[in-house]
Amino acid sequence: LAFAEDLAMVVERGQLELHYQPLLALPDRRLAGFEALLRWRHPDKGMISPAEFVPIAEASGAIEKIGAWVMREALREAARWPEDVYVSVNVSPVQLRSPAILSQIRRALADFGLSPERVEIEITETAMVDNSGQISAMLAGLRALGVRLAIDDFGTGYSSLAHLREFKVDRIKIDRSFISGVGEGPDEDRGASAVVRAVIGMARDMSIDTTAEGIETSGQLERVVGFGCSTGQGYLLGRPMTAAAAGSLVKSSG
Ligand code: G
Ligand code: G
Ligand code: NA
Ligand code: MN
Repeated sequence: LAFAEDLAMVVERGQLELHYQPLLALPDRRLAGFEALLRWRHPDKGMISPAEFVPIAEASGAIEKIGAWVMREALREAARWPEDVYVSVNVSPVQLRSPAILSQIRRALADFGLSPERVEIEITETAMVDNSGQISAMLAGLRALGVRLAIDDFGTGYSSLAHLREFKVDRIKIDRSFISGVGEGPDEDRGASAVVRAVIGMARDMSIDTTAEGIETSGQLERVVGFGCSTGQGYLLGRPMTAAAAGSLVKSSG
């Protein structure tokens, strides 16, 4: 936990930045949106991934301030893009325990003149597991704001299909561990294609959009398109990039 003290001050010190990874509508590959991905530019240690510091920030409580910064920054950036381009923001389960997130979003939408349907909130499956009713109240609050909800890393968490019936979600993001098997030989696939096809089919029947995460090969792209996946994400389609690069991309895709 050597980072914990530094983490308390990252916002004030201006050490955080967001990178943006393209989300492309399939099959035509039109630019549909970007996922905001947090980075910590540490003065000594260089760029640090959220996979390393978010768990520490969740434990120390620093995630509340960091999460508020992420939300405002992502919505500010999205307001510069065309109306048909959305932003997807990752939210920690810790943030979902406090109603502060609702006022942060409401305020940013108003300040930047952004319409709520251009904002998607990514929540992991595991975060939806809660017996207190607190999470379902929070998800209802988010829906009432008019933002969209996505289940992130679908298929890897502590999941239950019951959540899909209990909470209305707009999108399922199929975890890249499944996509990496798709379009490979049978030894690599080991059921991945069957899972991906089944999830996409089920989602379609429930009028839920799907994103295939982590598409790295044209074979994977072809297969998920064939399964009817509505959105693609991955290094083949676009790497996470700076806000400036994302701004150039929206102009060239116009
Ligand atoms: O490329 P990448 O290292 O950015 O992301 C690693 C993990 O960090 C992923 O699970 C991603 O969902 C998560 N993540 C990225 N940005 C954010 C953020 O702004 N907030 C939270 N809570 N998690 C994030
Ligand atoms: O948990 P979440 O799905 O939000 O994680 C997003 C993470 O996945 C980020 O760290 C992002 O950089 C990474 N990522 C995005 N596309 C690809 C890809 O095609 N391959 C791999 N290995 N990682 C990817
Ligand atoms: Na995510
Ligand atoms: Mn994911």
